[in-house]
Amino acid sequence: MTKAIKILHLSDIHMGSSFSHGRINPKTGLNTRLEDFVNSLNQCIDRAISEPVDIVLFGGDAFPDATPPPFIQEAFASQFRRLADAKIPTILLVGNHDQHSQGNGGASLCIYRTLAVPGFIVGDTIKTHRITTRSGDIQVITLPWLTRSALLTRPETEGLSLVEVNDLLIEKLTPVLEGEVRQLDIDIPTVLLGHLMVDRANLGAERFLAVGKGFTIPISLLIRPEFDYVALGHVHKHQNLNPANNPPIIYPGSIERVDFSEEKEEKGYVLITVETGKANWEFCPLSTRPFCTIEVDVSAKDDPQATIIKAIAKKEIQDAVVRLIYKIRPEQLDAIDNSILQETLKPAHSYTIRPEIVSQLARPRLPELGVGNSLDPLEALKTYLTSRDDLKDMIPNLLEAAQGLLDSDRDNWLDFEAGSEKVTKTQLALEIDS
Ligand SMILES: [Mn+2]
Repeated sequence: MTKAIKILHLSDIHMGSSFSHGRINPKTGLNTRLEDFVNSLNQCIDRAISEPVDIVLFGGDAFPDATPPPFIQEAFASQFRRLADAKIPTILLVGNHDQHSQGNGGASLCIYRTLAVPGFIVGDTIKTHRITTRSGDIQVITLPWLTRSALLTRPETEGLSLVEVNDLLIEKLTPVLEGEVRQLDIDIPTVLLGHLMVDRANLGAERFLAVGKGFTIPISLLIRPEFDYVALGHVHKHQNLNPANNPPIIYPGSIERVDFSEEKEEKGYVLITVETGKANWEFCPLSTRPFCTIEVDVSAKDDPQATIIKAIAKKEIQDAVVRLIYKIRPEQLDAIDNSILQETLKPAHSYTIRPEIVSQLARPRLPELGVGNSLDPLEALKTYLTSRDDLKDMIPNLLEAAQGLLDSDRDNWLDFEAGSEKVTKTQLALEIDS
């Protein structure tokens, strides 16, 4: 007779991100945002040890990329080391940010396997791990971030659209996953630990980052009676994708705000007790650094400076990462005393001030290209070219050349899988287009 097994599930640590929102701590020489991220992770590990939980599942994306500098690796390792000392088994799943762009496994996390840290497993392949914990055995299927090259060869994807590539990947993944499910021991609890985008995920503010970044998994692959809990990573906003809880399919979200798109999201981790056929889970909020956006339009105000100061006073800026954005007409700029704004923002942890100049000339000359209209890049170019009399004769040649560029860019796009945080506008447009 096994007892219920207690799990701590956290994800998307991204240690080493958000440095632009911090400052150097003169006492330590470290960026204060690294200290914030360590502090959040520390709260998770404290809880794992004080409970104590039987196992910790990390859902992937340890760092912003696969090659973090040693002092950031060390900050991460010294927290997870406490789990090894406390003899709590831990699985480190490999996310897209942990992989080299050419997909050589979990580059930044494989060191834990190489060092044979007791109780640590690096999840960089699709595999079922049977783990003996203090409260009995549990099986965890690891499903790391899949790149196209993990399941498909180049000839298979030649000439396919991104949607078709996605479909083909799912077609290949389904039997692989099925193979794992069929050999499960039905008498012990089962967790699927995956770093992936589910087609039902609510992306909130970060949806633009996600477009085209790898492929999406239909939720039907995850809602299965064989799984007692599905532990996910990748999306930074906490959510349960299966409110029926059969099984719970949970993104815990990131543990600290990576950027302003996460300003309004509560950050935390998830505690689960799992038995065969049953899981209870609870989201546990972390105390994190607040972010605060102050947006104010002073273009129609007589006293722009006072209006801005008033807008700042309305917000809780103490120790927060603050950005002040104000809309202003050029002739009002002399009425702004930046040193007073800076003085007012001093209680913030850090701040940026961004005036946005409202000008008559800023209106788009071509209404088709204005806000609210979406054109694919080629249509946009056509619209622009037809407005230029001097270029009339060259239009066919220019369009052909642009199409060539788009096609070659699209090819590059397919190789862009485990890559960087930001998606450029061209890539994004292409993506929507295809
Ligand atoms: Mn990710």
